[in-house]
Amino acid sequence: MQYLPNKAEDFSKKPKCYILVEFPYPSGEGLHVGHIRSYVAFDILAKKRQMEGYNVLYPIGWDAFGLPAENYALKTGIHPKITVKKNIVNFKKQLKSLGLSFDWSREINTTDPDYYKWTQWIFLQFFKKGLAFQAKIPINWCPSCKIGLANEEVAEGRCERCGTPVERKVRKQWMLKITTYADRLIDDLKKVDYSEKIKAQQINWIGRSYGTEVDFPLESYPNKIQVFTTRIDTIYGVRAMVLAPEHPLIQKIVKKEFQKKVKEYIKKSLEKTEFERSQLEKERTGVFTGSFCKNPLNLERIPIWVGDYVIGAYGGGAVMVVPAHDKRDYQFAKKNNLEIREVISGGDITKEAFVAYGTLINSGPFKGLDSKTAIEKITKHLEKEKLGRKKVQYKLRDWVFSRQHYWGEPIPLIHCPKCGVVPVAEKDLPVKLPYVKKYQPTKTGESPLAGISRWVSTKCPKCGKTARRETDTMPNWAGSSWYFIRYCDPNNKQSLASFKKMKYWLPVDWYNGGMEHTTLHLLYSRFWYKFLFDIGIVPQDEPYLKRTSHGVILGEDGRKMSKSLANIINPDEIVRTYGADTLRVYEMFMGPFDQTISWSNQGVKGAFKFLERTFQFIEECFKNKKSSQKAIKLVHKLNRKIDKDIEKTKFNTSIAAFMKFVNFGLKNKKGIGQDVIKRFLLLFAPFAPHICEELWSKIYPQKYKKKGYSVFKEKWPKYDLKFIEEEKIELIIQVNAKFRDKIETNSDISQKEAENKARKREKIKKWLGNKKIKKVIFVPKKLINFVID
Ligand code: ANZ
Ligand code: ZN
Repeated sequence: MQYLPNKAEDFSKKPKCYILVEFPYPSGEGLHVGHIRSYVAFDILAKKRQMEGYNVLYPIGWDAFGLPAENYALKTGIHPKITVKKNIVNFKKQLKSLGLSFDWSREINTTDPDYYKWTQWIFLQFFKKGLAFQAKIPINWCPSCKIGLANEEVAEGRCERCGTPVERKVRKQWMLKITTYADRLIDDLKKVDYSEKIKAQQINWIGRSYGTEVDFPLESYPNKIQVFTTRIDTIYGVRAMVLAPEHPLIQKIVKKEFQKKVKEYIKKSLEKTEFERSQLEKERTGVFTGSFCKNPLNLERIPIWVGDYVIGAYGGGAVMVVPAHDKRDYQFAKKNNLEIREVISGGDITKEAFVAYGTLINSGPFKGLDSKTAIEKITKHLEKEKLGRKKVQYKLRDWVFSRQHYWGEPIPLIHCPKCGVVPVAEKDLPVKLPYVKKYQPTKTGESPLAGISRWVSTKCPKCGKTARRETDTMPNWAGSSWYFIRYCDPNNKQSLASFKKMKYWLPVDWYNGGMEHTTLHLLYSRFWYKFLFDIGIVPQDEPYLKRTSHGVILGEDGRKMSKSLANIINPDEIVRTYGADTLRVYEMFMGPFDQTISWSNQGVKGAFKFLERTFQFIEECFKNKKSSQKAIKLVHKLNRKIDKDIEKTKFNTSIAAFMKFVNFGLKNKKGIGQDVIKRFLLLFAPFAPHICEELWSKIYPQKYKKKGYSVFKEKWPKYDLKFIEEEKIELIIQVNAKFRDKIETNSDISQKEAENKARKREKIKKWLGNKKIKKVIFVPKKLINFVID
């Protein structure tokens, strides 16, 4: 049976529901069964919402910029545009075979100039507001891909794409000032319904800490060292100051006899990546500089060291070392024979660092205070003496937005020798990607675009003189940072989307995607949306009301699916052999939706058999006129379960409930009539649309005479509590076989539940006292008896 896709209707009077799934990268391998897990799950929700009377928007498109197409072009000389086009045709065919209700009239493609025109336009708005800027920064550099990588593209110190160890290289890059939004990106999580885990990921990535910045004056120079600490209450225990190898003061303060050692040490540590340096959990190394600074509170002399566990770009790039109360500092002190001085009581510092809050000792006028109060008082005191201040520190860095690649959106800027950096006029957007012959990045690390002098050479929009185009392109994250906005109005030529349509559809009601995207993609797209809100382009400041994620599907061997392991599952074959509904039902049944799970071909067969049995059961029963009371009760219970499970993304337990019902039905065919069958089919239709549509058409052939009719035009069934509510009984509670109390409960209460309930009763508590219970006798539906001495 042909399944009719759902078309979303702008401004319909029905309540709207915008359901979003992450759009795929159209790779040469075709659709992954992992994509299908998310798309089918939210198709079930979309179909349910449609039946509930919502105007549903469930769109799809292509996130088609990216390295694989470019690498393929490098190998074969085939232009990425051609590869992408071909792959999309395949993906589309595959998706269409699955009975998904995507609104294909809203299909978008990030590599379409009509789309990336607006990606470029958004970049220009950032530029005009001063939130896009160029900086010379040490970046993660992959010497093999010859490309700058964002931190998130580096996995364990290696390039995420090719596995080469990443180096550090100073390069001029375009940056987006996401740090301006750090506080709002945390605080506005209050407004949305994300799981605690996803919220924590956002919060931890931003890494906000509240603390104190203190100035330690140098002994023989006028400068001071600024340090950030979250534990100013421990300042009387400082035994050393450690500077990051990049710290600008080092050159100035190293004493002569220490210079050689320090120089060597710095050279070695700068060769390490930031990842390696932060991984030095066990070994905290360092060298003494020969210089001292002063503890601003008690004026003690503090030796200054250089150590590469201190991160140059965090806080002031310096750490006050408190061996007694910080684990890392404890090791550092042990290794370098520093005194371990206890200033917070409560632990045993001869054994290990005591890191918890406690009471201050050996702390001058602050002794006796608890840590929390001390933090406040010491900070106040430092502020008064102008020796320090309250400070909020973030781990989040600005976003490196330049890539030296071909297959991305050109950054729409022009470098003019006279006027500097000039934005391309909005009317001249899009800056289209020119055709190239060689896709290899240049030896200098510039993008392949730099080699096309005809394209690079242009006129300055301001003064008209010869100028150069920017040749960096945008990262893969760009197009996906705002795609959900474009679905509201995908063909708009005047703006990224009409405000009226955005106001109707946005925010997204429910967004689902991979676990790997709940940190950065989510953060980036929230950042873009907030910025667009601030400049009056979009109607709210949070894009997604709710976000969930699905688990990864591994190969049958429990390993990540990959060509080299030959464990990739081809969905086409399954659809061909068993039908799309089998694939849908199997993927929903395979395990809890948010968990990683291995594929099982046996499981696919099981799903197929279940569907066969379902078909048989319905065909045999739907002519029966009457249903038994038991069947009616069970189908209403099923109704309630499916209703609730779908809302909680518990698709696996939904399928289990359908299976249980079908088993019951096959054993009690006589008791199953049309009313029960119809309810069952309506509930099951979102899961197995093809089969249910066909069975529905057997029951109601006349309805299908009307064009455009489908089972999804029917209303989602409502369960009736009167069939579900449990039979209530009075359960007698006895102590030593004497009546002591009674409670009203469900008739199917278990012994354990009954025991718990009974023991909470005041009367029973009195009778039982502290006496030992020797035995509990439970007679279902009648009584529970506690036997005591
Ligand atoms: C002294 C101290 C005593 C600290 C103590 C902790 C415990 P978060 O929460 O991550 O912000 N720190 C400061 N700047 C650093 C840098 N550039 N590289 C490495 N470590 C740095 O951590 C703040 C704490 O991390 C600061 O508080 C500092 O150590 C260290 F008993 O200062 B603390
Ligand atoms: Zn100019």
